[in-house]
Amino acid sequence: MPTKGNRGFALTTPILLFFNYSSPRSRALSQQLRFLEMRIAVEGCMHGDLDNVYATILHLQEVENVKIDLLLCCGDFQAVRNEKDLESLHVLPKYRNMNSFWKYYSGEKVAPVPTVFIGGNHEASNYLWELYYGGWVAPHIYFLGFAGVIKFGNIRIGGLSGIYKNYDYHLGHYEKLPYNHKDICSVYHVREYDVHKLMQVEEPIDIFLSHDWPRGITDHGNLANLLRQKHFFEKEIKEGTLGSEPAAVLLDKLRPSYWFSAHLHCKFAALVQHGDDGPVTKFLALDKCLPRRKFLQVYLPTLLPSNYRLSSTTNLGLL
Ligand SMILES: [Mn+2]
Repeated sequence: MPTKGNRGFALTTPILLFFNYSSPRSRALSQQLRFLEMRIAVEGCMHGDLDNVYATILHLQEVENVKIDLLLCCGDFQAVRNEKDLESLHVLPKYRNMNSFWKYYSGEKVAPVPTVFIGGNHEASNYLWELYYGGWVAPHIYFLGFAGVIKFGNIRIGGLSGIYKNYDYHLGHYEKLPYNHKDICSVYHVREYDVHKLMQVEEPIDIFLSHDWPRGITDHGNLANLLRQKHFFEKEIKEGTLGSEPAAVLLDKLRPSYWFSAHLHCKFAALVQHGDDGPVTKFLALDKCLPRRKFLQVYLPTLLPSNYRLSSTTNLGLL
């Protein structure tokens, strides 16, 4: 049954999630001795609304008597520290407001749960560019970088920031501050350089985040139901242009256990079987944080080591 969240937000039904490790059985057994339960919340687009997302998580913890250990956000985070940052945010003037990230940056508030996010197409791009390889944007809030992999406890989380536009894909990161209007639009476009780095990853990835959906993912879920909600996707789906082409290539290469996306502002689930007898990727896209929208999914319990902390980043050069 759906659970009513704080302020009328609709939470989707918690489901069970267990990670499948392909490591040798002996290693798995020794790991299990150190494992504890872990609960992961996944959110679609943040749009700077940290206050409401965290309030929803705190409410959920209270009514369900659980503790959420990690929040993943799939982009459009809007880590706006001050009014100057708004000049690098690609949104219509009427949407240019500070929202609530600045409170967590300034120390007025502290994120109640460790938060990991990727970038989307509405970001304080000047700030994210400072953390190209990933880094803490505020206490307990970690940006995964333009392309990155981190280890949170025993879970390897990869991510690709931005959205795909074929006309900028083969360019470098040429944008320089202060961004002109064209720079503001292109700075968040996915570049081949970053995808190429992720394509070199050989160790298993448990969770991967991309802002736009991997192209073709709609073939692996309930398409009719999706089109009932978003009939205007039909043309792009038929033409094979909906979503990110490089994300689809990465999905095929990395074959993570879970892949989470956002951007299209609806919930959509899919199962991708890799090869005839290969692993399965569970895909889930979520909405943005608005009342009665499916923007949050909680997975529990997950087996993880007891010392789970966002201990270190693994820059791609060190993988
Ligand atoms: Mn978006």
